[in-house]
Amino acid sequence: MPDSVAAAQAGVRPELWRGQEALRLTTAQGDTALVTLQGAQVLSWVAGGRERLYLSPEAVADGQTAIRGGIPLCFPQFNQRGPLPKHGFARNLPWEADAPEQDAKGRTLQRLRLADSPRSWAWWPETFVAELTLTLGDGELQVVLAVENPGATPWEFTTALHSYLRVEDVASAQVHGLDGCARWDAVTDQRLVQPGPVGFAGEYDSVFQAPPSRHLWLQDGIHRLDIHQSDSLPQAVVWNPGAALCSRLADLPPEGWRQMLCVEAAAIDAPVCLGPGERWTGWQHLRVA
Ligand code: TA6
Repeated sequence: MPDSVAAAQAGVRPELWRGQEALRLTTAQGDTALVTLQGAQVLSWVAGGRERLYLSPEAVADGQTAIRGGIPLCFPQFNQRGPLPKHGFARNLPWEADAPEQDAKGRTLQRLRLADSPRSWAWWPETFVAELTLTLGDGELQVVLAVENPGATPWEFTTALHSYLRVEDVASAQVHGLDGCARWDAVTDQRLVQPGPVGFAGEYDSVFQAPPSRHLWLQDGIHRLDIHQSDSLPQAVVWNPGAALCSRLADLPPEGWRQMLCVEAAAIDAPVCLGPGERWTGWQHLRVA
């Protein structure tokens, strides 16, 4: 394809995902990402002609129920570690999209924003602005979360970029880079140290201290995905429901667990405290090796 034609297709255009407002990001070489306004949730990332994220075919698309798959954002609470609904409410609310941009490297960039409103006050009284910036380049996707406190009193949050990575077969997938890292096994409630790569044979749900390099990689057969995360996200969560839990999750097909593996960048163990006027950022970067 001539460069001029390819470049003309790069950018962002609106699209509907099962009736829900979404944006399709495209690079000059034809990689794409799809993000819904609900939750600023990336639902698809196609790099090199291959889908890299898992989206459940049974995901609910009603504009407010958490969408099963892609990259949900857990904010301002991770899981049930607090009084809010599980994983907070940012994934349930509609976000606003800014005009798309290109960065200095020619990558496609899209910002989405969520500010406190009567809907968020129903769960959480705080004044906040959350901004999610997606940067799509050839073979890479970066997700940056920025959180600001424009109010007059300090507050705390926990968060995760809860990425559902697509795998051919989770039984033969491995997550590398966590050797020697402290691990809390949420299934058995044990504190352990990880020996070697992480493999999967049944339900798996663990919170790791991320390694100092903040670099993990997923090996899925011959496919490798490099995963970096910011120092401000000091935990990595690895989750696969396995067959039994999967069969109890109405929005996953019975065999869905085989094709998904969540590798999440998170700030969980020590909540982030933001004083008036303060801003925090955290990111996860995915790159096809
Ligand atoms: O991050 C892992 C986890 O907290 C698991 O414990 C599991 O519950 C998962 O998230 C999915 O949560 P959800 O609310 O989206 O069903």
